[in-house]
Parts: sequence; structure tokens; C-alpha cells
Amino acid sequence: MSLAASLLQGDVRALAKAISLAEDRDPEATQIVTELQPQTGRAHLVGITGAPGSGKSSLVDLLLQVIRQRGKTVGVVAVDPSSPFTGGAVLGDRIRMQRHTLDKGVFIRSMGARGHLGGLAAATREVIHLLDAYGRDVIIVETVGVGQSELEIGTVCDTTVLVLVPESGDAVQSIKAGIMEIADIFVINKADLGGAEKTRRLIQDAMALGPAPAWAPPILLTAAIKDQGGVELWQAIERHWEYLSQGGGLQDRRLQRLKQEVLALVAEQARDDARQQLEGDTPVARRLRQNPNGTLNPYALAAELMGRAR
Ligand SMILES: Nc1nc2c(ncn2[C@@H]2O[C@H](COP(=O)(O)OP(=O)(O)OP(=O)(O)O)[C@@H](O)[C@H]2O)c(=O)[nH]1
Ligand SMILES: [Mg+2]
Repeated sequence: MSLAASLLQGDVRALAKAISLAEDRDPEATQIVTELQPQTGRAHLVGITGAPGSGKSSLVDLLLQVIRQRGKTVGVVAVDPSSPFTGGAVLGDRIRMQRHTLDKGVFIRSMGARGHLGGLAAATREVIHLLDAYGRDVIIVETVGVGQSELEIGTVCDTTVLVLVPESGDAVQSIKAGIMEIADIFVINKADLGGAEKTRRLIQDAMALGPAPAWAPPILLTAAIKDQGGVELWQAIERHWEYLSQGGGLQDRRLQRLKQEVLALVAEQARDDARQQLEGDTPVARRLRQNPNGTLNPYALAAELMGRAR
């Protein structure tokens, strides 16, 4: 039986194997994803993003409990561009989500940037498709944000949760600068540390400046470490899903996502082609070797590699 067929039958080893192929950027993964395409589009994709250490994994752990109590199956992809680790889970995630490791309704995978970021973004998208075809009801994508444009979670997920911590002046600053648009739900985690109400007001004030949106992002207070706020967070996520499904732009979001995915694939392919030309036995590479002082014009070289006259 093909890997794709085994995966569809619920074989978790087939899923893990397909994910490894996607991480390796193996062309076979692309084939599998293509074969499985008709079986995708059912899952609710939930993005959890925020600064390093804001408590994203702890919140995911909390959500897993709530979601499982409601009988839904979950796939978690924790993406960490700064980590070389891949497969299984990076240490922190393994510890924080370990109470779910024996539950067949939970599948957790951590992904690091082995090579280049573009590849990681493409691999993440493929893994999401695989989990979707595998039949997970909910797929949670944890990413450190915001900043890596290619991993912009807003373009990957249906519902994006932005995790802040109390009195992070910087975070509120960047909200003014425009993160606002990507957050469907704000979470102020570590509310046990105090100062969360003040942060809530800062966000509210920042939101009041713009036009009233069709969906007003709720601002929730959580203390993941104390198991507080998980139910409310899940309820908010479900409300947003209902809103999206009932004329709130699910189609549009998914169309944007498709465009982003195509762009990412084009970028990955173009970068690979360019790298081959730079490293191989090509006219460009020969000219570069003859000119070790680096005085050639990078713009002209890039245009040449892309086949454009400048
Ligand atoms: N006081 C307090 N600490 C918390 C809370 N939630 C998480 N932490 C702690 O914050 C630290 C980071 O938590 P993680 O869940 O790993 O945060 P993260 O955002 O996933 O971190 P990265 O994936 O490394 O970016 C850990 O030491 C947690 O115990 C909370 O509600 N209150
Ligand atoms: Mg984490």
C-alpha cells in the first residue's frame, strides 16, 4: 500500500514518515501531498504566535486538554526557526506537552530550520496538509513571531491567536504598527504576574483607534502555568471559527493562503535554481571565481540568474 493510502487509513507511522520526507524537502513528499489534496480542507487551522517564552507551548498544552475533553483530535506543529532540532520535539515542548504523549488523539511534531527558512515555511505547509488529510479536526501551529515574513502565521491559519505577556510595552507598540490585522484573538498570558489588566487596556485603546472591524478580536487573560483560561480561549477560538464559516470570509482567507503557498513554492524553487547556478559549473559561477574580490554587482547577477535583462 502506498504511503498516502496508509496515512489515510490512520497509520501513524505513515504520517510520521511522510512528515520526515516533507522536512527533508524530498520530492516524494510533494507527490504524497498532491495525492492527498482532495482529502484536505476539513481541519480548523489555529495559529498560536508570540514572542519567545511568552507561554505559547504551555497554552497549547492547556488547549489540548480542553479540545480532547470535547472529543476532537488534534495535530500540533511547533515551528522554531532558531532551533536546529527537528522530528519528535524540542526539549521544552516535550516537557510541556508530555502529558499528551500517550493519547492517540494528539500528534505533536516540532520543526526546526535545518537549512534555510524558505524550506521550513514550505515544509510547515506540507505538514499541515498531511495532518489535515490524516483527519485531525484541529491543527495547531505554534510559531515564534512576528517577523519572519515567510512564516507569517496569519497567512497559514484560519484563526490566529497572538500571545502577549503583561506590560510588554514593545508588544503593544508593534500592535500599533500593524500586528493588529493578524490577531483574531489576543491572549495576555502570565496574568498571574500582575499588570495584565493594564496591558488589556493598552490593546483596547490601540484597537479603538482603527475602524470597527466585522470581527472584534477578544482580549483574554490566561495563566497557562496555573491551568487558567484554557476553556475560555478554546471557546473564543470556536466562536471565531463559526464566524468565519458563516460568511465571515473563510473562503477568502483560504484563497489568500493558497496564494501565499504558491509564492513560497516559487521562492523556494527560484532560490534552489539560483544556488545551483552559483555553485555549479555555469557561466555565472565561473565569472564569480575569476573575480574573487567581490566587485561584481549583486543586482545584475540576481537579474541574470532570474533570466531578466537589467
Ligand atoms: N508565571 C507564569 N509563567 C508561565 C506561564 N505560562 C508559561 N510560563 C513559563 O514561561 C516559560 C516559557 O513557557 P513556554 O510555554 O515554553 O513558552 P513559549 O512561548 O512556547 O516559548 P518558546 O517556544 O521558546 O518561544 C516557562 O518557564 C513556563 O513555565 C504563566 O501563565 N505564568
Ligand atoms: Mg514553545
